[in-house]
Amino acid sequence: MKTVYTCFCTDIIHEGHLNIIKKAKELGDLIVGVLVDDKMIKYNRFPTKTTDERVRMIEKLDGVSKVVVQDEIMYDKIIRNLKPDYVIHGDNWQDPGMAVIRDNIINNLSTYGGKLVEIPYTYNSVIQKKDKQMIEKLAMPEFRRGRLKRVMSLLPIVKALEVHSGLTGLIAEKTVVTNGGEIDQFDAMWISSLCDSTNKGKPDIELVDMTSRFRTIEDVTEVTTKPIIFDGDTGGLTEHFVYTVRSLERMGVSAVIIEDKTGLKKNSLFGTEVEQNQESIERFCEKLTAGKNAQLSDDFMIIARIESLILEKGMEDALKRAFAYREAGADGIMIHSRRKEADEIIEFCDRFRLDDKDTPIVVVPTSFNHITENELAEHGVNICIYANQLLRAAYPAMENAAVEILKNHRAFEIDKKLMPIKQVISLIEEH
Ligand code: SPV
Ligand code: MG
Repeated sequence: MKTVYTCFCTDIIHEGHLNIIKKAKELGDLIVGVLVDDKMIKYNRFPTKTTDERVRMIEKLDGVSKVVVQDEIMYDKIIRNLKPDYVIHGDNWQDPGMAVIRDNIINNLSTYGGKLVEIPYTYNSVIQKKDKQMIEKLAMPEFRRGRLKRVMSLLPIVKALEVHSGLTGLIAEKTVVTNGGEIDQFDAMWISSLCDSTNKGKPDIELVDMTSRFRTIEDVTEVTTKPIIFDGDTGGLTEHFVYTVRSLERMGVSAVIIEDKTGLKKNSLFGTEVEQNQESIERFCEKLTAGKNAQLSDDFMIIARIESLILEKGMEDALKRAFAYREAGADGIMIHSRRKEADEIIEFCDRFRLDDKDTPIVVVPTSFNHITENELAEHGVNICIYANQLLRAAYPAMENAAVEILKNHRAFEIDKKLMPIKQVISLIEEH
């Protein structure tokens, strides 16, 4: 009896999967692989069922003789172990990253004469509807909110990308790269006060009010499913912060980060070039505790951001605050620096981790941008936020388009640098 292998990366079984099973049975004994949770996040979207639940779901299907867990997106290990005569797969290779997977399967099978069998991918209106329902479910506040914690438990480091609109949200949601045979995408989104304000033509001084900031969150949540970390600036008055916490929870935001400044807050990257004051430890702890007491869901996180290094108050002050904020109930610590080298961030992380192995650490490597995600993870960092790169990429491109039109008295010269209008109008899927 020949053996046939296929990998299912799905939460639901539909006609398409049953079709694969039917075709596979004609070829031999079918072994189905279930792609493990942490790889599902990279390959496709967040699974609504755990690996174990998905294994049990597939074990119940007629025509499946064995279910195994596939713990890599690429097929090297699984093909080496199972040596199937055939791998069967739908012909949906045009999806991002799929061409690399196809090459990988063919290369592995060719080492012993195995064959890839491709069958027409089934995508009818019923399947399309189920697919959309899954995405809708993932976007719902109660499902989205807890996802940051879940992603943190699955990945060595979570990568969050700055978003300030529906369009940038779509970029964070959908950008997938295949790099060195690996597939990768962002795990979360950061709604930056700097970029949200700048996008509205306003300075980053808590001038854009919460109602307007919430509007940005809604623009993003309407078109995405990934978890959201919200930049809450100073959190404002404690009496106001407790309301903000509830609103954010209701919107499905996973975490708010508030910084220990008081009075007129300026952007941290100004450092000591402008007047900025740090809040007392006691008062900031009170704000954190009030926020935690106001929180109703279990999965929302309040992360305390320490500005001691930004304001040149020293490492000892930063560490003292970190432990005090943790005791006050903070679910995580963000440590910020505007040095070009990551040395003070690394020192902080290493020293904090001597005492505390668990409390999540968040960093924003805007100025110390040489350090890689892996290096940060080795020093105990859990979340790495790319806080402003999309806005900084867009502004010079837009300004250049304006300059070129003015200089040439027509749009011909700039046109080759622009996205074709046909692509713009098909960029957004209609539902
Ligand atoms: C933001 O993105 O608004 C931040 C990070 O708070 S920073 O600009 O580096 O202060
Ligand atoms: Mg900010």
